[in-house]
Amino acid sequence: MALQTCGSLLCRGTLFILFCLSAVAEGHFKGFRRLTGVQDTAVHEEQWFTQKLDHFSGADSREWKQRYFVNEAFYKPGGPVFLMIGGEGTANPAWMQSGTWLTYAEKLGALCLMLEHRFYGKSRPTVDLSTDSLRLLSSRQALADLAHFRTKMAEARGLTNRKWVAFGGSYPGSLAAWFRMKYPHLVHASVATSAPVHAAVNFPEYLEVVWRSLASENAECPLLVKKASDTLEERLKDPKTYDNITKDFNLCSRLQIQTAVDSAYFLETLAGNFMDVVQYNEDNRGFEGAVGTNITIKVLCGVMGDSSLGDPYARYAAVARLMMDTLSMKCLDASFSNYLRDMTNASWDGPGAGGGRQWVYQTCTEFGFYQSTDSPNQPFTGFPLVYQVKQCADFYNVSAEQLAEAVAQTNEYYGGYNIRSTRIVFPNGSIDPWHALGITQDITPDLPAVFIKGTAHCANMYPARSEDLPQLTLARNHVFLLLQQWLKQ
Ligand SMILES: *[C@@H]1O[C@H](CO)[C@@H](O)[C@H](O)[C@H]1NC(C)=O
Ligand SMILES: *[C@@H]1O[C@H](CO)[C@@H](O)[C@H](O)[C@H]1NC(C)=O
Ligand SMILES: *[C@@H]1O[C@H](CO)[C@@H](O)[C@H](O)[C@H]1NC(C)=O
Ligand SMILES: *[C@@H]1O[C@H](CO)[C@@H](O)[C@H](O)[C@H]1NC(C)=O
Ligand SMILES: CC(=O)N[C@H]1CO[C@H](CO)[C@@H](O)[C@@H]1O
Repeated sequence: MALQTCGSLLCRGTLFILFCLSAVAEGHFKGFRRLTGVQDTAVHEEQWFTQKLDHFSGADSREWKQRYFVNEAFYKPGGPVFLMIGGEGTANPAWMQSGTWLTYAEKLGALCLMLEHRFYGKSRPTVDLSTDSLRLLSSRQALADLAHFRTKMAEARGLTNRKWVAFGGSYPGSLAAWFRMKYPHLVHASVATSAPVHAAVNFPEYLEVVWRSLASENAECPLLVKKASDTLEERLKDPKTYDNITKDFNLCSRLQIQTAVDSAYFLETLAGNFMDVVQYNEDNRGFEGAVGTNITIKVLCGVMGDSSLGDPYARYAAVARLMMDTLSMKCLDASFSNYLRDMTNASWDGPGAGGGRQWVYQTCTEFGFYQSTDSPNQPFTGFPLVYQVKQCADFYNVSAEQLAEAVAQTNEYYGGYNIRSTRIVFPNGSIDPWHALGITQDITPDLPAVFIKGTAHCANMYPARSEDLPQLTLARNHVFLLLQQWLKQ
């Protein structure tokens, strides 16, 4: 992985990407070896579906090619069809060979499909990612893509009367729930894992959960993080400290703080180390090529508690260097102007095209989800909501008023927490900060929540391992029993 680009975009995963099933980087799955006992020997070649460009204009007949994958190894005639929904990153074919959904498919004789989300990976409806082109990127267009794909594939393969089940984790988890809600005649049931169904401009609860998740390892840990982050913010006020900070955090170029945005970006980048680790703590993501999965909450809190490294500030810097070493980064690019340059590059070859530019556009025009430091009950400092909202104007010319209106409209359209449907299960993990916007209590017996104590984002979707918590194993089994029961209805 080229490290400079990693520093500016890929490594800042949590800040705009909440993915569960995206390729971490192009090429990671080359040489991928299957980890579970899938008998299928077929390689899951990419295939292409002719899709409508704009589903909401009957006068617009333009088309483009959307990428999808098929695994027929488990299909038994008359069985159901499982559709894995792609999200805000390149769809990773590793999921066609491994993952909990395939163990369900094997037991239930299901045909498995995965559709890449428009504007991500190789599914490119437009020539570029200009703000004009991005108008065609929305969850509503994505759901209409799924509906059209479901209809045409069913016709072509004689699957119209089969029961279709949608799967997704994180943003695609929300899509899985909404697909069932908006197209009940096309989708029989959905598994909506770690799904933030409620849109919110400000999402300060995210960092509150980070506090609690760090505290669950060691009560002192978040306090030490807070101390470090307060010290750092204080030092940023004195330019005489910049040489030391540059060295301590191994920055690619000398720290420059000219505006509040520069400081906010730097502080947010460093907090991102903790946010990423908490969000994915001990998830079995290694199978899809994720690196650094051995850096856990325990490891970070171990460094923060190690007084031999110096004061909490020095330990915070040690965490940053540990993350860089683990991700093989030469240095940390903490410059907002570079980030702005990358995020406004509208080329498919640009540094934001891996998903950053597209996903932040979706947050600015649909969801918000800004993980601000506006709550007092969290360990970080210095990146308030106003800083994040301003990026919508900087990157896409979307104003704060437009953002607020768009988020309200999203909740009006999908209903937020107020879901009226049947046969949707909502697994969530107590460590995962995203559960704060998810369904964590049964709505009805037919809209159950599956709460998994001690697990992180999308844990139940990853392949099982011997070290999994017993409650994680139970959760996977619980979802299976629900599917088995719902497929009989
Ligand atoms: C920079 O670090 C050195 C060595 O730790 C220390 O002696 C010096 O006072 C620091 N400079 C500033 C401006 O804080
Ligand atoms: C994580 O794994 C890498 C590669 O296997 C290893 O070099 C590193 O020391 C490990 N880090 C920790 C904290 O266990
Ligand atoms: C966008 O990024 C690509 C690839 O890095 C680069 O070649 C191109 O010059 C950039 N475009 C602009 C307008 O900066
Ligand atoms: C930004 O948006 C405003 C109002 O929506 C519009 O008048 C203006 O022309 C836009 N600017 C650019 C550069 O697109
Ligand atoms: C159904 C259920 O138990 N949901 C839980 C999900 O997570 C939140 C936060 O940890 C719990 O409060 C809920 O009880």
